[in-house]
Amino acid sequence: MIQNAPERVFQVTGMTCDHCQRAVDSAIRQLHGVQNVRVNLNTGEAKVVGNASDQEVSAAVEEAGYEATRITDNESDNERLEV
Ligand SMILES: [Cu+2]
Repeated sequence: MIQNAPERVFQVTGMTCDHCQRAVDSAIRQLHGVQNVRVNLNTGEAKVVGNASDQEVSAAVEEAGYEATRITDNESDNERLEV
C-alpha cells in the first residue's frame, strides 16, 4: 500500500450495520485514485487514502444510499489514525 497519498476523513451518516459499512467501503473503493478505505461503523468515519476528490467520494457514498461529509484536513488526521 502506498502511504504518501493524501488521507481524508469523512463523516458518514446512515450506516446501521455491517452491511452498510461494506456498502460504503466498496462504493468509495471503486473510485479512480482511491488506494485504501477504512470505514468505522461505530464512529461513522470513513478514512480515504487516495486522490479522488471530496465530491467524488461524497457522490459515491450518496449513490450507495448514505451521506458523507469531509471532516478533516490531510495533516490534522495523524493523531486520529487508530480505528
Ligand atoms: Cu446496514
